[in-house]
Amino acid sequence: MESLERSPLVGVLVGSKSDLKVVQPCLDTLREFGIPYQVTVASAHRTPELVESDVAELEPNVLVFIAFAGMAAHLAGVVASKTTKPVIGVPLSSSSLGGVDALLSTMQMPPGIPVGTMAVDGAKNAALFAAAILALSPAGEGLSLPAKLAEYRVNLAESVFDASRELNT
Ligand code: RP5
Repeated sequence: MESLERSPLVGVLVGSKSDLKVVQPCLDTLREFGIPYQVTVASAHRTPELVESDVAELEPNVLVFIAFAGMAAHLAGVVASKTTKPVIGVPLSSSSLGGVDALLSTMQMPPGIPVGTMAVDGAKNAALFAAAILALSPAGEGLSLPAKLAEYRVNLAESVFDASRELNT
């Protein structure tokens, strides 16, 4: 378990230790934005009780959950079944099917229990989407997330302009 020091605003659940390399850009981006998070490895299939207790522990404080899982990926859906807070699901390409299995498992939630699904291995966007949700809250405003997100977009555009300039000098 890893966390920033302050009380977490984002709860990150990861289906397996083997997923952590793909998850890292999410954690790096949350840190870049100064968003406190808590991350735990917990499997919907192998340790369902741990998923339930993790969500119960995080639920009072966090405003957004992010769940990463590959293969028959039920983690995000199970997390969503235990909270009414927004759940972002990230399907992972850890299988021989290249993540299509996890994409469909994460995305095709039955009516009533939504999961906002990112691209396969879309770890960075999961953090940015969490930041966008948090930016609507007093806690997110306290972290200057609206301004940080706007600045991030400006820098993103700059990097595209820089690439063109470099190619033509
Ligand atoms: C999923 O099964 C995990 O999220 C991981 O992507 C995949 C394989 O897990 P390991 O067998 O490597 O633990 O539950």
